Amino acid sequence: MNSPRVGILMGSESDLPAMRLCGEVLDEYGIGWEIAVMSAHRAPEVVRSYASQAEARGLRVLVAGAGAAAHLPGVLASLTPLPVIGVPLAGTPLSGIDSLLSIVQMPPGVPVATVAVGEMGARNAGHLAARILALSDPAVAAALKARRQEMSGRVRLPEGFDVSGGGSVPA
Ligand code: RP5
Repeated sequence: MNSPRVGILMGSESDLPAMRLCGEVLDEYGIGWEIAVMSAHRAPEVVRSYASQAEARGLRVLVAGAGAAAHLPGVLASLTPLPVIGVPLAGTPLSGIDSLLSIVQMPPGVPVATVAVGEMGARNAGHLAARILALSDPAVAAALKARRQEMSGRVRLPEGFDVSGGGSVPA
């Protein structure tokens, strides 16, 4: 059984179309995940309970998406020692700038690793979680390496261009 190592949380069902993409990325690495909706302002007791049990339940990274005032990632980070990745989501008249600033501007001591707004950020949260897990999981590290090689294989250079003439693609 691939037990969940990443918890994907979001403040509302309306965040699901973006946040499910994080799960799709984790699937590519063979990383187990779970997903839940819990709002920091509508259900703070649930958030406290989930965060305080997360590490003991085997989770290693939390990914939290939220829009508007977007408290969820910061509140989770205050309640667990696990790394928290925050995904700012658009949906208000401020188009995600509100949630981006809210999530990224955590004061020192309680960090939230903040990714791009919306679907792009939700995907990158999955890739970042994989990089964190790869530090202690050789299978994820191998999947990550294969993916990086596949990405560098997509480069298209002009005919006759010698890439060894300056710089190289990191191993
Ligand atoms: C935030 O408010 C949620 O993360 C969501 O992005 C936004 C709007 O929530 P709903 O009104 O769609 O439930 O808490």
